[in-house]
Amino acid sequence: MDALDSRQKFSPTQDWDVTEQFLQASDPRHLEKKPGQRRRLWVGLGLLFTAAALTLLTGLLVWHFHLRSDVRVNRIYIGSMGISNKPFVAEYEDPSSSLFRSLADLVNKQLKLIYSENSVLARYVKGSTVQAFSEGDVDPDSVVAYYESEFELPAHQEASLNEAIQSLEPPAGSLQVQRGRLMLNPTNALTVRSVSSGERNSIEVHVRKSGRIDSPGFPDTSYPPSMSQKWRLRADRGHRIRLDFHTLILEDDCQNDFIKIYDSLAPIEPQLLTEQCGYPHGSLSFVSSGNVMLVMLVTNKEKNFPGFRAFYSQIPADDGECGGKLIEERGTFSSPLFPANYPPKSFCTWDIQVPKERFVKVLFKKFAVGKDTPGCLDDYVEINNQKLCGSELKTTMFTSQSNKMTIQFKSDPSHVSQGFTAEYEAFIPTNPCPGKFRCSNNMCINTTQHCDGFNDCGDNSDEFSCKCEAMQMECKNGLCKTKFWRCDGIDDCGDNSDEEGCVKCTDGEFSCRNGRCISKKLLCNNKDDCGDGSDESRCEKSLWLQCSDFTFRCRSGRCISKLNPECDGELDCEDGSDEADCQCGIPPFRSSRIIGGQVSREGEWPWQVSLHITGKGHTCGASVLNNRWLLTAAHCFPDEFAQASQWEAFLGLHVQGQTNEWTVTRKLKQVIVHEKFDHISFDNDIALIELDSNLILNQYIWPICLPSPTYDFPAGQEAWITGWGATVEGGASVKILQKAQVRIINSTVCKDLLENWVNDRMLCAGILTGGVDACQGDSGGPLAVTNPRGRIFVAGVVSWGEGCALRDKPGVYTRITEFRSWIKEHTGV
Ligand code: 4AZ
Repeated sequence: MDALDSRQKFSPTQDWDVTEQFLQASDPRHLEKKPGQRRRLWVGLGLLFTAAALTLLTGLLVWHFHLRSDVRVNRIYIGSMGISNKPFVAEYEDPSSSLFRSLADLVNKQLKLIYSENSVLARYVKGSTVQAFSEGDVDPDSVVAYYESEFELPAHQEASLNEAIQSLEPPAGSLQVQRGRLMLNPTNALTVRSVSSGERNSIEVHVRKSGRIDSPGFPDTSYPPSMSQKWRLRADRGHRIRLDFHTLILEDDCQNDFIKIYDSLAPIEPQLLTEQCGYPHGSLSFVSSGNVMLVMLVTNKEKNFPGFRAFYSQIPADDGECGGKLIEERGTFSSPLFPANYPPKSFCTWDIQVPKERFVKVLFKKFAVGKDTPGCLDDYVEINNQKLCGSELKTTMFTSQSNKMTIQFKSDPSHVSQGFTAEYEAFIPTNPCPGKFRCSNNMCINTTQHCDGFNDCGDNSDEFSCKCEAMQMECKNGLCKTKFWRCDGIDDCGDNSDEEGCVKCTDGEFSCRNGRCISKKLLCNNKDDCGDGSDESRCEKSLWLQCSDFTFRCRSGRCISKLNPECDGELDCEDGSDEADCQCGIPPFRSSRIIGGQVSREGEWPWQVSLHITGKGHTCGASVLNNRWLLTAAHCFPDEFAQASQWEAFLGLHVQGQTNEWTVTRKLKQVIVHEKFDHISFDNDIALIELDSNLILNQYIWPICLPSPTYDFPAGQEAWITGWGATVEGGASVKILQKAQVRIINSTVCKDLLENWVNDRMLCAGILTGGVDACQGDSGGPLAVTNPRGRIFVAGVVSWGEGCALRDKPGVYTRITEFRSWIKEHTGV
C-alpha cells in the first residue's frame, strides 16, 4: 500500500472493459476478392473505421464531460471534540458500554447539527462514528471525543468539501452538556482535520503497568506488507505516556513505510508528534502532553523490514514540568525530560539570579529545538530577547548584562525534538575567567588547552595568535596546522591557505589521482583524459570506463568512473548494484580521547563489538558485518588464545561490565585468521569471526559498511576510532566506549615516519602532533569514515603503532579495500 491517502483508496468503482477483435489477413475467415472488388472493399473499410473512430471519440467526450462528473468518491475526516462539564468515567474506554454508546449518540447528534449548518457538509455527509473518548487535558471535568465522519460526493466537489471542512476551523465550538443537551461553546474546539486511511485496525492498551508493543512479527520476521496498525495508549488521569523505542528499523522511504505517533487517540495531523521511517537518528523516546497517545504503523506492499519494539510506561504529569528559580552560582537546566524528546505544549521559564555585581553566562551543550524557521514559529528557546530554534546555533554562549537572566522554552502541539541542555555560571564582568583562558565567546577553558591544536572554545579563538611549532605551518588566519596537511586537498585552516600555492600542477591544471596533470578544461568532458577516470569521477554524470584500480565495478561487470559511488543515494550502475546492500553504516545517533578521545554516546557506534577472553575480560574490538559475521584483527588470536571456544563477543555494549536489555553476548563458532598473517610484521592483520547464532539487528547492533576494493580514502580525510582500549600507553582498558577523531595520513609520509614497516595493505591514521590514537585494547576495532551521505564505512582495522599517541607516530590499520574479496570469499558479505 502506498502512504496513507484516501484519494487513491476511494477510487471510482466503474470499470470499462472494451474488447475488440481485428481479423488478420491470414485469418481463415478472410474472404478472397478479385482486384476491382478489393479497391471498393478498402474504401468501404476506411469509411467504416472513420465512423467507428468518430463514435468512440464522441463516446469518450460524453463520458468525460457527463458521466465522469457522476463518479463519486468517499472521504473520511477525523476530528476531536471537547465536551465540557462531563467528567470522564472508566466506561468511556469501552466502546461496548452503554455510557460510551449514549455519549457517542450525543456527539453524533451534535455533529449532524454542525454539518446541517453548512450546505456542502449537509449534502454529502454519510455519517459519523465515535472512535474513542479520553479525559480532557485542560479541564479535568471534560471529555474529548475522537470521531470519523464519512462523506460521499462527486469527485469534482472535493475542493468544496475541503473548503467546508476548513471553514469549521478555527475550531467552531466545544460541546457542553447543559440540561441534557449538547451545546456549542463558541470559544473552543471542533477540530475536524486530517484524512484517514479508513483502516480501523486498532489495539487498545491501558498503560497502568509498563509493557511493550512490537510491530507484527517482530523480532522473528519482518512486518507484513500493505498493513495499517494502530495502538491506542491510555494512561491513568494525571499521567503522561512515555514511549521508548528499543528498535526501529523500517524502509528508508517514508512514502512507503512509516510510523507516526500522535498526541491524541486519533490520527489528527496537528497533533502529530513525529513521523519516522528508515533507521532513525536522534532520541527515540516520546512523551505525551496528556494521558493518551496513538502509534500508527503503515506499510506498503514492497520491501519489508524488521519493524519496531517500543516500551511504554506512565509517568506523573508533573515529571514533564520545567523551569524555576536558579540562584546557585552555577548549575544546569534542560528541556523537559531531556534526553527524551520534550512533550508537546510545554512552556518553561527559568529565572537565574546570581549575587550582585556578577553577570550570568549560559552555554548550550546540546540544542535541537523545533525547525529552523525565521522567527522560530513552532518550538523555541528565548534568551536575551532572542528566539533560538533548529539544531545549529550560530553561537552557543550567551551572557547577561546584569545579575539576572530569564530563559524561556515553548513547544507547540506538534512535532517534538530532543531539546537542549545548558550550563550557567556567574562571572565577574571585569575578570570572567580567573586562572583560565578566556575565549572570544566568553567561555573559559584550561590554559593547557590554549594553542593545543584543538578548537576548544568552539570559535577557534584559543587557536589564533599561537606561535607555530617546527612541524607546523602558519595559516593566513593565524592558526597553526601540521605541515603534513599542506596541499592535501582539504581546507584545514578554514581559510584554505593550506591549499594555496600548491604547485604540483599549474593553476589551470587538474591533478589526477595517478599524479598526471591535465588541463582543467578537460574535466567532465565525458573522456578519460587522466587515464584513471579521476577527471570524470566527480561529475554529474558517471562514465562507463574500462575497469581499473580507479573505477567502481558494478555487479554486471561493467565499470563506472564515479568516485565512491556505493550507497551514496544515487543510482549509478544500470543494475542498481552500487545502491544494493546499503543497510549498514548509519548510526542512530550522530553528534572527539581512546587516547585524546572522549566518551561516546550509547548506540553511537552500533557495529562496535567487545571481544572477551572468557575469564580475562575485554581484549580486542571488532565490527559487525551482518547478523552472523564480525571483522577484527588477526593478532588478537595468538596461539594460546586461538580457539573460538576461548572467546565471547559482546554486542550492543556501552559500558564494560554493565549489560542491559540491548546487550547481546554470543559464543564464537569459528575464527578465520588470514592465512598470510605475519605475527612479526603484522602484514595481513585481519580475521573474521562467525557467531554461533544469528543476531537480531537493532538500534544498538548494526553493521558497518564494507568499501569496494576501489573505494578511495584520501589522505587528510577525517576518520573515527572507537574502543575500550587504554587511554594512556601501558594503561588498562576503560569502562565506557571511547571515540576519537583522526585523519588518514599519506602513505609515503607514513612509510617515512615509521621506517618502512608500512606496506600497501596497511593504512595510517592519526594526529601527527600527537595526543590522539588507538592503543592497546582497541586492536581489531574499526577505523570508520563517513561518506557524503552520512553512511559509515570501515576503512581499517586497528592493528599496530609505535607506542600510542606519540608525535609523528600515526596508528597503523589493516587496509580493508585490499581484503574486500577475501572477506566476500569467506563470509559471503
Ligand atoms: C595494541 O597494542 C596497539 N597506536 C594498537 C594500536 C596502536 C598501538 C598498540 C596504535 O593493540
